[in-house]
Amino acid sequence: MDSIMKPLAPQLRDISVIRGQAITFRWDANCKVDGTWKKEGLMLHSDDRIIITEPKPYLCFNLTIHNATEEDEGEYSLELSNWRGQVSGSAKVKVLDYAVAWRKIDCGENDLVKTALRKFTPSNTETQCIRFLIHGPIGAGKSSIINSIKTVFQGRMKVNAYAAPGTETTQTKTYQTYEIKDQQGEKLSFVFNDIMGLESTETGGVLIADIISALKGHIVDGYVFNQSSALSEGFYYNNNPTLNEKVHCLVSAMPANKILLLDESNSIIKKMNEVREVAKNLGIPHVVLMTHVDSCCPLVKEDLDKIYVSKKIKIAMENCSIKLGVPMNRIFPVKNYHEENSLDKKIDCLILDALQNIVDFANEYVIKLIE
Ligand SMILES: Nc1nc2c(ncn2[C@@H]2O[C@H](COP(=O)(O)OP(=O)(O)OP(=O)(O)O)[C@@H](O)[C@H]2O)c(=O)[nH]1
Ligand SMILES: [Mg+2]
Repeated sequence: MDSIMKPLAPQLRDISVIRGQAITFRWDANCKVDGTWKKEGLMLHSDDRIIITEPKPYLCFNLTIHNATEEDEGEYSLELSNWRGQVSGSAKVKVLDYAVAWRKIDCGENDLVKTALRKFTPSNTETQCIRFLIHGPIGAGKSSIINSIKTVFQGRMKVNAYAAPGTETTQTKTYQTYEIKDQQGEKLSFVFNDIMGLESTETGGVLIADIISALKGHIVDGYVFNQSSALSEGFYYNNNPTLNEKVHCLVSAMPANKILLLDESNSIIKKMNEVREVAKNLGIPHVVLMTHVDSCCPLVKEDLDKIYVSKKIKIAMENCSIKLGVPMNRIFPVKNYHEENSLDKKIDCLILDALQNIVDFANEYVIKLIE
């Protein structure tokens, strides 16, 4: 090999390693050359964990980082130089929590799931559609979930349910049913009821009694919530709701980043558990849609595909399970359409997976009512 050749630019490959494993880069140069390993532009030096092998005879460049942690993520580069010139190559390192996803989802099945949901009709003829009630803390993304589901089925951005940037007080003030239509304008056989958000103060936000009335089908569309007194009579109070007007599945929206900060004594958790007990006694299934997954985990923010290899997401889901009393298999992480201006099959995939499951749970409930 000619020692006076110009070095070839190193071709380093992006790598993903599991936390605790070793990160290894190797490049065999084509000529005698000096090399420097850098991370994010800063020169790396050998220490207890980082092993940079001195290239002898200036040809083989190795970098090994033992016991990888999140801090080791980033862009690594190898800069080579001799008197004929300077070249460099770089690659990205990702540090994953799990080697394989602990729950499987497949974007390739989006169309199949969408078709099945479009064709779905409730197995109990007493109800024309399955009704979901979405409740949860203010700003949890309740209205955004409805908008996201509309977006998935209509194939374009929908913002019917009023979703607003994070504020201290609830943005949804009126009880409203939202139908879901497909691209041809055909109604699907499930609807979502959007409700005012829960606040951590004793007096602010939606009242538990109103959530329970909504669950039982007593509240009529258009009711403007009164935070100081629960609805119990009048134009917006339906005394004798039909099965079609009652809720068939309670959906708790909970932000992944928020559940970690709320302990069991927090009044939002207490209020949500009171509602859960009522749903349980009525036999109504209860699920959690865990929102804001992008705010909870940088890995997931960058690539939604990593949702089930992220430990942060698993921990947030386990927190939802313990604090909200819902088994893990009834908790679905979702990312809402909130800043995107085009469709994304990975966002759709999580929403469709959640939807397929919650429609099944709700349908099982309405079937039981005729058995
Ligand atoms: N990063 C991120 N932001 C989200 C997500 N879902 C909703 N948001 C944002 O969070 C804010 C609140 O969302 P909403 O859908 O209005 O929440 P809500 O639960 O309906 O709130 P209230 O009606 O006020 O109780 C909005 O700025 C949304 O764009 C999500 O999954 N990720
Ligand atoms: Mg809302």
